[in-house]
Amino acid sequence: MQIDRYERRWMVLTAVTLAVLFVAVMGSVLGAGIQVPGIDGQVDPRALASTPPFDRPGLRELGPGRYEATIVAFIWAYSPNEIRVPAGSTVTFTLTSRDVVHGFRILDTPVNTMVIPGQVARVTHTFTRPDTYLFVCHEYCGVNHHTMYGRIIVE
Ligand SMILES: [Cu+2]
Repeated sequence: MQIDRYERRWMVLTAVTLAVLFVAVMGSVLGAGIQVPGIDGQVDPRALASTPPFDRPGLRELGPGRYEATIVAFIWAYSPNEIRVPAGSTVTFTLTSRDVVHGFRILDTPVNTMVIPGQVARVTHTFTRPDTYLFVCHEYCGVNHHTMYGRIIVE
């Protein structure tokens, strides 16, 4: 089969571009610790009040310096919307939505996930320095979307 010289160059350029992008994605996943959250379970959004752990949203200590924060998102707030942990804590956030698609992004951290009704999202982050971290909804969810936020106080 005869391949035109210019066509061959474009094929090589395309293959090199794909290889560079693959290396960049793997570098961000393995090197920078960026997690792509998947479905971490299914839940009935109408039965959250009787479904553990969403029947008792809040912070639970799992062990020394390890916490689980169960958060329910709904229009236009999070429950709870304030979490306090000591510096150095590793917090696993377990989230779901009661109504529509929301987001969960903790500013100044790589934590960023969608919060979808019927699905459980789980992301983990270690807070090394004391500060107040804002978390916000980044999926437009209605007229008061801009008021949907909370804070993590790392003491
Ligand atoms: Cu929202």
